[in-house]
Amino acid sequence: MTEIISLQDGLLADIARTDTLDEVEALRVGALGKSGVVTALLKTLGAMTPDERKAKGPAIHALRESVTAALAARKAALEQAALDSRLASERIDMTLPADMPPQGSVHPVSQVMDELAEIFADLGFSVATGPEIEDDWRNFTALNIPETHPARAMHDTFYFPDRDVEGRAMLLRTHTSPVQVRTMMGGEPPFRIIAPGRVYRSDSDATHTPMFHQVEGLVIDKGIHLGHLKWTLETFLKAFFEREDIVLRLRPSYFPFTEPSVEVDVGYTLEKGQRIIGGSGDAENGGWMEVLGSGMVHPNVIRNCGLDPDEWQGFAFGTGVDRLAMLKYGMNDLRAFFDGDLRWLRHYGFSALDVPTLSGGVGA
Ligand code: 2NM
Repeated sequence: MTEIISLQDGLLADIARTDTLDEVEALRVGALGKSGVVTALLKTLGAMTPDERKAKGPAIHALRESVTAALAARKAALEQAALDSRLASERIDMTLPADMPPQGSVHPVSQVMDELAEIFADLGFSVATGPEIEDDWRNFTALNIPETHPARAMHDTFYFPDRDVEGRAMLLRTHTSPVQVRTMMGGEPPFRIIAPGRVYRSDSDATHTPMFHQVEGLVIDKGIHLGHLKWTLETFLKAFFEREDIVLRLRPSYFPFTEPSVEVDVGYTLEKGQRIIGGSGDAENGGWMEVLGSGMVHPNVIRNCGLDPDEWQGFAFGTGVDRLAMLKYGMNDLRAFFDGDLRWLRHYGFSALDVPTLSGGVGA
């Protein structure tokens, strides 16, 4: 019995003296391993008489329990000490000044949206926003888009499985036009707004992503005509592309929500094979690139939004912000917008300190 007690005292003292996990493991093997001293004692139980076993058994089992517990406790203590010292040595003081300047930048799409807000603010427009989850009345019906229009098909629109409390189908907005609907229904004309934001279409390939960014604009006032539309878009495009020599071409088009509808192309020329802004054409003759869709707001839309079309008229326009960013910066791959690659930002000259201001040139 005293043998067992002194073995136990010795082992516990050895365990307490260990400084490393390796030492703990060596002691474990020496005591509890296949040929360990405690294991050997446990094996003697089988050969004992019942009386002997009754006398020594509890002490041997207690020995194994206490050694096992002491090893586990020592192991945990050493691991905790290792973690504490690692945490202490790897501590970072977040209040110290950075030894590296910020590496990222505001995303080019966000920068373009900021520039649009700046340019249009100068023309008296405010920025309007609305929810990305809309109902089919605001997204389609109010905009004079017939029930049978292909854009309503499951193919293009992400629908939710349930309807809202008014029984309207819910969807991810396919354009920002429901913001214009909300604006017309929720306030008193005149209106001059732009609506930038995310829109969703069930479309995905190298040039289409299921989420993209749009900006649409709306002017509602008395006596508004196509001349106001042309001047506004020309003034906007000159500011955006930072060129005075911009020429516009208005081509007849069709949208359910505008009548007449016009597609707006920007004319460009190329100097000595130089690529100025995107588009098709050749170096000698330049060419036209399509930048905006627009038109005079359809009387049905004005009426659907609670206004009298004999009293109020207006124009509206829309375009893709991602597309505008690509044209302005000469970018060719839409997918890079989602990569968050610092080299890509640097390649196109974006810096952490960029902010759009009209005084500094919006694209500076
Ligand atoms: C476009 C093209 C033409 C447009 C129309 C409206 C509204 F709400 F006033 F009817 N908002 N946006 C519009 C018109 C959008 O995007 C290519």
